Amino acid sequence: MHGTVLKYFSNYYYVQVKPDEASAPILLECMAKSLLKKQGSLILTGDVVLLDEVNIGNKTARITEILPRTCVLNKPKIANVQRVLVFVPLAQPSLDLRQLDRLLAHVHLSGLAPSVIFTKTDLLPSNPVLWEQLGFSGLEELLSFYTSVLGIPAVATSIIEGSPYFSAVSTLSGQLQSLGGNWVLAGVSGAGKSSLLNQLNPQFNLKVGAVSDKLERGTHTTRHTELLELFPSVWVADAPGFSHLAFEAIEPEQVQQGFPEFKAVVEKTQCQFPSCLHQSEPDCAIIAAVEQGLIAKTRYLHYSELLKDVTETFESACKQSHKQEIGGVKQGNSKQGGKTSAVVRLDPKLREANRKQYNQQLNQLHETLETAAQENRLDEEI
Ligand SMILES: Nc1nc2c(ncn2[C@@H]2O[C@H](COP(=O)(O)OP(=O)(O)OP(=O)(O)O)[C@@H](O)[C@H]2O)c(=O)[nH]1
Ligand SMILES: [Mg+2]
Ligand SMILES: [Zn+2]
Repeated sequence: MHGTVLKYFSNYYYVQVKPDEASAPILLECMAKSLLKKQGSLILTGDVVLLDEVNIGNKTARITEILPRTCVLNKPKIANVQRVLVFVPLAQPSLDLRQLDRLLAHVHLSGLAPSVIFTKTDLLPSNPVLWEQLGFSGLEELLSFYTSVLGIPAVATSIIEGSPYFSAVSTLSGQLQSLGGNWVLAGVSGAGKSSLLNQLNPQFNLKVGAVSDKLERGTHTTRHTELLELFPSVWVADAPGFSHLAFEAIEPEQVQQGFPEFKAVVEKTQCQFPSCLHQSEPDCAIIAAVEQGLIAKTRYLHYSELLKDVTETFESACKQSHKQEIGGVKQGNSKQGGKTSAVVRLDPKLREANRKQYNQQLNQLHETLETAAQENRLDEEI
């Protein structure tokens, strides 16, 4: 028998199964087969799994295998979703378009489709200086930029009845129903993810938490990722929010894939260098497009900041694995200030192997951290 993991809680996986087409779905409390644990296979919410030792009366079973995934999103950690609903608060915590573009890049790099929801329109900032700093005249222009220029569906709403854009909740509900599939909610802690799900279906009764006044930060109320059936054939996963989104397992050249409007430009006009990172290289099509107003300056700025971050992480990880690769190194000579010093250079083949090793190590690290986080959550729940 197979089923879908809806959540992990207190050391058990909750797996929904349908014993046959006609029967109603049943939720089973499952442990994982010890071999799966030994192999280090991490079972995720959204995974389709094979089961044995199924006891429908006791509602228990054992997970023996994880079926191939269509995709995995790292933050929040979930498998087999098609769409990500990115939450961006307009206030409390304050509107942060850099964080939004980072998150959109993360979703695009994971090969998923994002939609954006700007929350808390009742607290909409009206200060024109603030909007000017953000590069938009107001919310309408912001919405139209993400929807029309970037082609990412975007809505703004509030859970406070009678406030501007309140009716957009039903527009969103219509969109979710017409697109269908599995969705995961992503965004900073305190953005209003759980609150909006409760608004869409009050029976969910999800826990919500206040945003701290002083720090203007959420309090990490949602602790685990859980798939819920919102409408027939529409599943949504409420997930823990985060404070900062780090990009670890990617290389600097990949960052631009997180900004789809760049691709449209280089498809028409190529940069002089195929490996151009669009910073200060000559004859760069992206820099020219920014100057001509074809690419928004804020998006280019957010790309450059993310590129810097990724490059720093990548270089320090490469240095780290470089040191460990003492066997198989080539000794070269270079002249510095009249002195000859020995430089250690890696064989290019080894460098390539190093990158792969580096990515593998990072993936392993992610899994170890996630297991540790799950255990911590467990401790907190107890
Ligand atoms: N004024 C206002 N407050 C809202 C709105 N939506 C949510 N909130 C408040 O924002 C706070 C955080 O909401 P949550 O739904 O817990 O946020 P979350 O994104 O699920 O946060 P985490 O679970 O920590 O990731 C709560 O105090 C909510 O009542 C809104 O539209 N307007
Ligand atoms: Mg929450
Ligand atoms: Zn370029």
